[in-house]
Amino acid sequence: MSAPAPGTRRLVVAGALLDDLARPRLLLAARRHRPAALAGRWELPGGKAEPGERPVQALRRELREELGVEVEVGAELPAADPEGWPLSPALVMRVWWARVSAGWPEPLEDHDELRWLGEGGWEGVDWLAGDLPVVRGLLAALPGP
Ligand code: 9L3
Ligand code: MG
Repeated sequence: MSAPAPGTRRLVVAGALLDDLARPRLLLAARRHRPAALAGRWELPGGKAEPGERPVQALRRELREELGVEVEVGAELPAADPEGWPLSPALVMRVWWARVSAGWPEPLEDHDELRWLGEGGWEGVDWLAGDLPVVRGLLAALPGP
């Protein structure tokens, strides 16, 4: 399969929500209950940016809609591909470190469970295939002890 032409994939934005941006210990994972093909798998919360919507604005909107929280957005986790992390031939994802600044996350839309993963446990849920390399990238980017 040839690589998609630049800019043709739909942008998905997601948040790596932490308990603390400076000293991260807990990462929020969200379990999807829909669509059926993704049900039971875990992801970093987020969703599709609307055409013309700025990516960080899309991230704030998605996390407000899906979890009912406002967030402080930190740095982006760089991907090998400058367009982002590949999810499928049609979708590419950009991911930002973030922290809840108001509210307490609740599964309001496509999720049926949220879980704060502790130190050493970030890989311990059944991540969607596209999210697993992202989580490994998050772990690799963590400051040392
Ligand atoms: N997706 C994968 N990993 C993620 C997110 C937020 C989304 N961390 C995939 C699932 C869907 C598509 O991207 O196929 C669009 O996501 P949504 O708008 O249904 O959340
Ligand atoms: Mg979503």
